Amino acid sequence: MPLVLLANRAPIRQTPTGWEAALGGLASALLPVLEDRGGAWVAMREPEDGAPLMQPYPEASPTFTVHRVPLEEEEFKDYYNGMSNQVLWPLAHYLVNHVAPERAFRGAYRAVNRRFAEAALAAAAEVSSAPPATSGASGDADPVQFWIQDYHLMLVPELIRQRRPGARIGHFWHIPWPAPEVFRILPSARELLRGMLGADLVGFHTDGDAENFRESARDLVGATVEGHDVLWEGRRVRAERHPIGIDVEKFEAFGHDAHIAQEADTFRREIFADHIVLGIDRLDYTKGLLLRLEAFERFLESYPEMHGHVAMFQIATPSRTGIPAYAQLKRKVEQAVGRINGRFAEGAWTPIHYRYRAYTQQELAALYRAADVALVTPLRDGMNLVAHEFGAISGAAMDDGAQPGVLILSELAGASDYLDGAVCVNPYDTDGLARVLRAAIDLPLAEKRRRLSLVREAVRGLDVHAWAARFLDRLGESQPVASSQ
Ligand code: GDG
Repeated sequence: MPLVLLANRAPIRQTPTGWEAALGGLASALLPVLEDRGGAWVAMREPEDGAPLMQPYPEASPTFTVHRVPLEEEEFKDYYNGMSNQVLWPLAHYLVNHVAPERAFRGAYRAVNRRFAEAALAAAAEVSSAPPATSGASGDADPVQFWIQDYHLMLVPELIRQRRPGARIGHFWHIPWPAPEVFRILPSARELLRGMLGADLVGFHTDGDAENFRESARDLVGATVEGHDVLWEGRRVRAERHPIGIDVEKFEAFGHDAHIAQEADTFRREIFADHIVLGIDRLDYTKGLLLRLEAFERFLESYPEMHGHVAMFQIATPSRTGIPAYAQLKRKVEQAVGRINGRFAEGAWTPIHYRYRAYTQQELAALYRAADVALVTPLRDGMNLVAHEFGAISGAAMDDGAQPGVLILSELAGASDYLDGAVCVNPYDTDGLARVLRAAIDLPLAEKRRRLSLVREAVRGLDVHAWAARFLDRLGESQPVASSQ
């Protein structure tokens, strides 16, 4: 059955030799599915981007089409930087003081969601010559499945449902879903919820997120909750956890790669410390960078015997640079790094190495491999794949005789529901984090091994290809059954 996938970003990027798969986990998991089943991927096109609006892919023997919804400058600002990233993103992460609504955001979000829905419907009509079913009653099998990704496209399920009532529509939400009392702060909360309830299956990373969604539907629009299902307008909407993971095979191969191992050795020599503590994040206020730096400062204050022996290497990848809160965070992080290094650096030893740039995946792999401790301390996170990547690479390297790394993980990241073996911390507790870091460095080797093996097993169980297959199987099973409403 053909699949029409909708995501804000396109799955392919241009290189000097042609178009190829984008780096992210989503593209690597879903391109093979689309190649196998046929269909379309609908994504936005940013204002300055000259990418084609319709592009058959793969170039040599196309099996599906990438459709792009072109956005004007203003529209991009209001829909993407605005409603998506200055309203929905901070709210879902409980960072209410970062919510910065403006009047134009809501209208732009509606308009862009409508254009995505129209593009998806047009793509669906192209990939299937059979007419769509005209009612949602069971037995009316629509020949196309739709799968919508994330918080940028909340209104799309309902818009598609209105035109193809018998379609199978899935929605996957990649970030936390907040408690109903937080979600209802949004003036458009009800409209957005109704939009999502057009789906048959809504997936989240954790049980807690799925439960918050069901409760929001019950409390805000009066839907009935029955187990994991929400009964809405005569249909059954299943809301359940479908935790995502990484391309395990690829990251474990990085962990076994001899060239990457060599790069890791070179890096360790250059850093000039016995223990390397690693942070890799988009520069985003949800990732807990400032509190992490404060905790490291506390660590240096509390454990002077560690001076000269421990160094932190923090990568902050540029992200959403057009949004004022991100520029402000960048300044604060730079100030904190400057303050801490100015206070503690001695001779050839620098306590914090800070990099503000994007790295290649191979470069990141060498850093994961070289690290003794990974600090993954978001204030909230849907899942957090950095934790998975570290587990896969450090775990594979351990098989080849490398020292096992320790994962310190925020208990407010979805990943902490799954990655047994991680040392869990509250990212707001800077004293606690400093103590945990000290303890992690001194963990006996056998305990490091035991913990890393557990992390790695959990990472293997959440592979991204299995995630996509499970979600789509579940979507295929969904039967829009008349509810008691
Ligand atoms: C959202 C949710 C959820 C980072 N810097 C570079 C780089 N990265 C890669 C990492 C990792 C990815 O970006 C970050 O993934 P996360 O999961 O940590 O976070 P978000 O971007 O916030 O993603 C999150 C995810 O969706 C999936 O559902 O887990 O909770 O917020 O893969 O390696 N990659 C490269 N260069 C960099 O400099 N190549």
